[in-house]
Amino acid sequence: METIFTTDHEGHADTFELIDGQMLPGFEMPRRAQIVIDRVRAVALGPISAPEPLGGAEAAKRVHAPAYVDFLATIHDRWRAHYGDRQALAFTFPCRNLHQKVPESLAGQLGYYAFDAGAPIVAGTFKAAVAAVDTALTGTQRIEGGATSVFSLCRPPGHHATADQAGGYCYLNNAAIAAETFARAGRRVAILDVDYHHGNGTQAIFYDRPDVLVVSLHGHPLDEYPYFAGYEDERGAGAGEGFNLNLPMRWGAAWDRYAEALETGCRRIAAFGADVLVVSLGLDTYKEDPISHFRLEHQDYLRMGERIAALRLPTHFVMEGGYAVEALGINTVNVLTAFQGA
Ligand code: Q9C
Ligand code: ZN
Repeated sequence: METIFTTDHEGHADTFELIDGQMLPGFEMPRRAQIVIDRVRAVALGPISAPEPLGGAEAAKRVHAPAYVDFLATIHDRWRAHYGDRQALAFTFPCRNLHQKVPESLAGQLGYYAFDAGAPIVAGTFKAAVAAVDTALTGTQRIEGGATSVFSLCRPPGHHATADQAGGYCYLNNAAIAAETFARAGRRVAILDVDYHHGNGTQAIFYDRPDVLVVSLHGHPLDEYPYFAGYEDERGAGAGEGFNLNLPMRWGAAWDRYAEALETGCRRIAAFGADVLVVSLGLDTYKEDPISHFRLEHQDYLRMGERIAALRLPTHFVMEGGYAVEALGINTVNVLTAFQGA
């Protein structure tokens, strides 16, 4: 399996995030991607290629509001002119049920274009986010060119980003952009999101559409971030009703329970008749993940890769979360090697 990767993510670094009321160094750090690419090399998963320059900033507008992408492109320069070279972070959000204008102020725009204070923006954030989109688009091209699988090692992750809001370490929704690109090429696309957190951005982007199936396995919103989405009764809207499947699990889920949900999700994908699969590959389901509460172990990721392979679909793996950094390479590449060997 080919891996698409660039070091352009490295400028998205030295972030701080609010954890339980404290500002702490960000868990979503450059070393995550480094340890994964090191493991890809160590096991000789396959060739490693740089992304093609596919115009990720413009292509992102296939699923994102143009004004939101333009905001991301310019916000840190504007922020820096006032506050110096430190991170910009949303901290005030629109009130429910009040008319919303796009503010002119930095703080106002940061809040307008975010749904939480979990997506810090530093000088290198936009470059990294666009490189991640180019990575996912290059992966998509490989599948369109006949590859049966590809791994897009995107960083930062994307699945929390909605059409016009950053959040949860995410800015541009790499997997959604890949899926939309497949859909525009006439493919019948399913997205399987195995990140520990509900993929609220991906859900929202495709919620009213019957042509892209979204299946997400995640920590139950009663327990877990993003708290306001991910319930089982969110099944899609209008023409999209029945084309969103949430499979939430309460804290403590181990492989036995997880495997049942994965089976349910995979059967739905087969019934949908997908001809291409995008996997939002988050590894924060691991038992030692520092911000998560599932109990998967190294070898469980082999079973995950085998079950996904049994769908017999061209499969585009797109990197999402996973914060037990020293284990992240093993867990990620276990999914991929088991998929490849199946
Ligand atoms: N106490 C991804 O995995 N903060 N994003 C959780 C835990 C947000 C995760 C706080 C976690 C976002 C792509
Ligand atoms: Zn996650």
